[in-house]
Amino acid sequence: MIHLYQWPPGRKIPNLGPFCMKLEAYLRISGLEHRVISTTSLSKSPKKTMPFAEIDGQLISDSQVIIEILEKRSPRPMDFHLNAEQRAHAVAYRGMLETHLVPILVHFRWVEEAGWAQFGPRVFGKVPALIRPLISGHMRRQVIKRLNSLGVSRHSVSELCEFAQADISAVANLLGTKQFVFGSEVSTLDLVIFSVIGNILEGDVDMPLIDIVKGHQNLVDHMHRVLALFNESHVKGHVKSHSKS
Ligand SMILES: N[C@@H](CCC(=O)N[C@@H](CS)C(=O)NCC(=O)O)C(=O)O
Repeated sequence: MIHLYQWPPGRKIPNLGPFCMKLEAYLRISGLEHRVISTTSLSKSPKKTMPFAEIDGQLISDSQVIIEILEKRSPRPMDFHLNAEQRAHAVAYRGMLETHLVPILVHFRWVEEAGWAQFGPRVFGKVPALIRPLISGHMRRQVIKRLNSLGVSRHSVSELCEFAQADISAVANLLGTKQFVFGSEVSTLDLVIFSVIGNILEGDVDMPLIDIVKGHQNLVDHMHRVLALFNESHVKGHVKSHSKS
């Protein structure tokens, strides 16, 4: 049995953490029996990041590390059908989305005042009112510091939108008119795209990235297609969940 530890679920999308959403989608769509534990505590996570999982009694952090372990031990991995060139594209596009576009998304949620006014209450709404400003303020300062040191938050909003536009158009062009990014079968790169595009479109924070994504109807359709797959997999009954903070 696999135990998946992740942030509590989102309202319109499975999770407001793109890495959590990717991993949960992988477990469900692969049909792997697992239990979801909703938590906000990183104390058990070996790398102090979310998500993390317990597999055969071993705690492992990082969505990609976990997916690769599960792909290796599966008789029919999700990326089984990819050739070497497609695998190379998957590595490059995942890097672009997770290490370039996600920090821009995080900037619009945590750094921009308008985004924070919507995102802060969504994420910290359940923290007792007395300590809420203390906790949320501390975490926000940490995120701002990290995004400044990466250089992301030193760009203007219009520069960030240009960077995002380039990334999003690249993914839209790769997808084209196909059902999934490499044809008619889902791959792990589809789950990366789903988790990032889904968090932009339905993450409950107004931001300029939404209109950029909406300019590519194929990406919007792809998001709904993978979400349907995610929800159908739930019906198969592989998933049980309970909360823990
Ligand atoms: N490469 C990691 C990234 C995970 C990640 O950045 N998670 C964020 C939340 S979505 C996190 O845990 N942040 C904790 C922190 O910044 O202290 C993965 O794929 O799991």
